[in-house]
Amino acid sequence: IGVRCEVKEKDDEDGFYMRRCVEIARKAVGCTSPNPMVGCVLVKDGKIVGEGFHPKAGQPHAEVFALRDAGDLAENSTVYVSLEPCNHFGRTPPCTEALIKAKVKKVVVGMVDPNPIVASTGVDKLRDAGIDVMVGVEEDLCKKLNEAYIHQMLTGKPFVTLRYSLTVDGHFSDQLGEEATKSGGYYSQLLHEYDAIILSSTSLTNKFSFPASEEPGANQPLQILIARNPSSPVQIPVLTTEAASKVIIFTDKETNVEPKTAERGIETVVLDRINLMTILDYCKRHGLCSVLLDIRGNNGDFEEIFRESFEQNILQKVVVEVLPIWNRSKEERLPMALTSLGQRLKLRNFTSRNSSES
Ligand code: AOF
Ligand code: ZN
Repeated sequence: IGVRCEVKEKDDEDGFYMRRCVEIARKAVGCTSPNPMVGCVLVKDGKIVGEGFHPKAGQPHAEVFALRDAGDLAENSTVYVSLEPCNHFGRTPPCTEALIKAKVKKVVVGMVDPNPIVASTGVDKLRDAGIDVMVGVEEDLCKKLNEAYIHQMLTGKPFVTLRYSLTVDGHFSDQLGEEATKSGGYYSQLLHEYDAIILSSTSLTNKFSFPASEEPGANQPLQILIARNPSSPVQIPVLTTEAASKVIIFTDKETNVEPKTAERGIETVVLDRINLMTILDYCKRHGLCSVLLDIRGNNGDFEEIFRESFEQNILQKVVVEVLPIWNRSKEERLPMALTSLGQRLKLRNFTSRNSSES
């Protein structure tokens, strides 16, 4: 870490340091699940004297790294932390105790921890120890940082994002934009960020290979492949890339998967009827908090997946890539399930960005 940044607007000091917490927390994007990303900054006499972030579940929390970084300078400092300090013994001891022991003066918290075993007890504990605590600085930013963690803490279900591509004239496409899959591209970033990706075997017809994030030191998602085709065998590509080392296949009794996946060490689940709920339940049981439902092209398979994801209220987010292509074939029009449900859906927090932005 080692950055000692001092440039800031005088009247937005708290916001400035909290944004720095979020910035350093994001160094661990894709690595902390099922834990949240957390960043912590210690400030004394207008200078940052310590910084830390939570790198991975099982490793020390952000506050512990920041306290270690500050050493003796932690005493009487103001602590900025993007998530309420924990107050329980989990895989690691409570951060509240470490902060009290270090004799910090004030703690500024981005958001309260939705984890029911923390939920404001961290704030209460610090206040009881005589430490001044302020809550809710850059709260929206802190919540955005951990949208998947918050969702799964509050609902017990994985955070599901649907992704697909459209041509400018509104047809469905199996393509991704040229920049999307490169390092820094939105698709490469999504793969790095999400714990799992769901793909359908129908994508296997177009020289399919398992997608991999190109981010430096990327954390590749578990690849969940829906293999469904009663009329001809589903061919699984050779697992060569690192990305493909984590694969699970969901199939049904009517489908013949080739070559035999069990012999190749790939976990295969055979269901009576493939459905998203069962797959998401698997994700939940395996601690996968964020799932990318990646739809490539419009074919029979996805008609059903679309319908289920909308009707069962499974989706938290939709990412649509608009490709600079006009007049695709009529076969690729939007699935009926999507057009017929459209009128009932209202999306919140719409944002758009140019493909050249990261
Ligand atoms: C913090 N700072 O950096 C993080 C916190 O099993 P453990 O010990 O890692 O505890 C995990 C829980 O601690 C997690 O569910 C969340 O409530 C909180 N995470 N808290 O004070 C951190 N990562
Ligand atoms: Zn903690």
